[in-house]
Amino acid sequence: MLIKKGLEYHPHALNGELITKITKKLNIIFEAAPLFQPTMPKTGNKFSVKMTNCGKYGWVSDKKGYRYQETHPITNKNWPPIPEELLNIWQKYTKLTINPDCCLINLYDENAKMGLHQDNDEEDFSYPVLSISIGADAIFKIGGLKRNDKSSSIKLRNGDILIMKEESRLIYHGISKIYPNEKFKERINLTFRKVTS
Ligand code: MD3
Ligand code: FE
Repeated sequence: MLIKKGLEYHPHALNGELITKITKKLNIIFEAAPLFQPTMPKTGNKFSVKMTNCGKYGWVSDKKGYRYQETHPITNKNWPPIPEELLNIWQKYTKLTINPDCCLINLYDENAKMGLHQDNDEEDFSYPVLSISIGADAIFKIGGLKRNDKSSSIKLRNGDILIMKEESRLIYHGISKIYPNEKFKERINLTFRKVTS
């Protein structure tokens, strides 16, 4: 369904079997590219979200700024490749033949949040961004193209997919609350991007 122009929501797009498969692949990625707690530029405050990446490029943040780079900031090794199951999901939902070159993996515990921001570190905004939610429910805040535009919210659940493109590619967005439950104490979000043109 279309939430607004360019913002497609596919609730419960992934079945339990595929989610289990993906979770196993993620655990292998976490061994090769350990989760790290990024630092905000200038202030040096820690993000509440832990992150890692797979793909050619990974998104990192430290006191020097935000950027994409080919290596893990702690191990200095290249990021592991994006698992085939995940590339298949990108192809199915974006209908693109070109693959993403970055998958940012965000881990939220019960207290983690992500403030309202735009994703604009990529070279070409004509490529969509695809997001997969796994685990605990979260409130996703959807703003407009200007920081002070009115915002709305939806709940993102295990197995949901969002696609941001066209008029929604540069909207402000964030995660304002996590709702852990009996089954899931944490939430993982995967965002797929084409970083270089
Ligand atoms: C709208 N992640 O990693 S996913 C991010 O749940 C990020 O971890 C959130 O925002 C999370 O940058 C939200 C939904 C999402 C992802 C990318 C977008 C929405 C977006 C890019 C452009 C517009
Ligand atoms: Fe974002």
